[in-house]
Amino acid sequence: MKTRITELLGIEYPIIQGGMAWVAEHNLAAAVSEAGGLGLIGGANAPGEVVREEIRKAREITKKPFGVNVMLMSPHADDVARVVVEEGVKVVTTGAGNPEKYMNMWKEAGVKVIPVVASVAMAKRIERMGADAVVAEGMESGGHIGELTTMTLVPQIVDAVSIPVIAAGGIADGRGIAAAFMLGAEAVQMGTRFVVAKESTVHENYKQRLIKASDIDSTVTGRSHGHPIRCLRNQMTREYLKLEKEGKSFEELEYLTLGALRKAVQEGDIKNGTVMAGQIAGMIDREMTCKEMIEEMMEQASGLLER
Ligand code: TUI
Repeated sequence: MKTRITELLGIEYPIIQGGMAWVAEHNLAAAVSEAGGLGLIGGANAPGEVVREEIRKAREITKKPFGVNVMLMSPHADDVARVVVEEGVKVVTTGAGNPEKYMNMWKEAGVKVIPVVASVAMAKRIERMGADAVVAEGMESGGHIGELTTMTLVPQIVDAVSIPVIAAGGIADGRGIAAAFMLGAEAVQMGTRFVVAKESTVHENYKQRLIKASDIDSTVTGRSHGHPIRCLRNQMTREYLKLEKEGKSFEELEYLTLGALRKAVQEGDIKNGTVMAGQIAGMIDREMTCKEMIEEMMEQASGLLER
């Protein structure tokens, strides 16, 4: 399945791993790249030097290309943006904002830039800025989300831009990949499925919670203050949604979730922590290696697309 994305990135399969905060560290990114997809290290809120170390550790495990996701709301985004250039990273994805101020620096350094967007307007803007491709991310995704679904967003972005489109949100098997291709995408980005990869170092409690999740187990916090986050329902989301209904301020609510993602991912506190996951979690039922997942999904997708 050669597409403009597999050519652009020099990868075997049109599968990109999401740059998930706290989850997408060097072991997972290297495993996805080794399996023929594109692994990403998630910069999240980490300082530049931490990301630099992650890049170097990934290079010790794989010679294949991998990328870095720059989370634009991070206070360290400027540093991470510079570190990726200094370390010679070939691909950058961005999330949760407008990457305009880094575009010239990245383009001059020959970095391929693939912003994640949640609207047609933003897709058009980043194409004008010189982006190489775009990830169209639907609200089925885990973490920070937009308003539209993958089914509606992907074809509208495909029609609006000439650069290749990568579909994300709600994709976790070969059927999802085939469907995304039918909508005009030339690759997919998947997060939730890779959280339970054998090579993923997230806490076992987090993996098991995701494996046990049903179709209706995710909810969205933060809509009232414009920072919607999809995660699995627990004590934290119940408390958060209650306070949101009472009209509590962004600052008061932030206090509740300070460090909550790390608490869930590293300490396994899935009651009080933030268990970010997409709506497709209900379909994910076991841990597999990245290679097993990717090969199984590609076989299923190719079979469907040949039909
Ligand atoms: O970025 C994501 N997903 C994320 S980032 C994240 S870390 C975090 N943790 C706590 C609070 C906030 C963030 C967890 N999940 N996905 C990519 C994505 N980007 N989805 C939506 C967007 C987006 C939204 C608005 C992209 C551009 C945009 O533009 C706004 C503007 O500046 O016009």
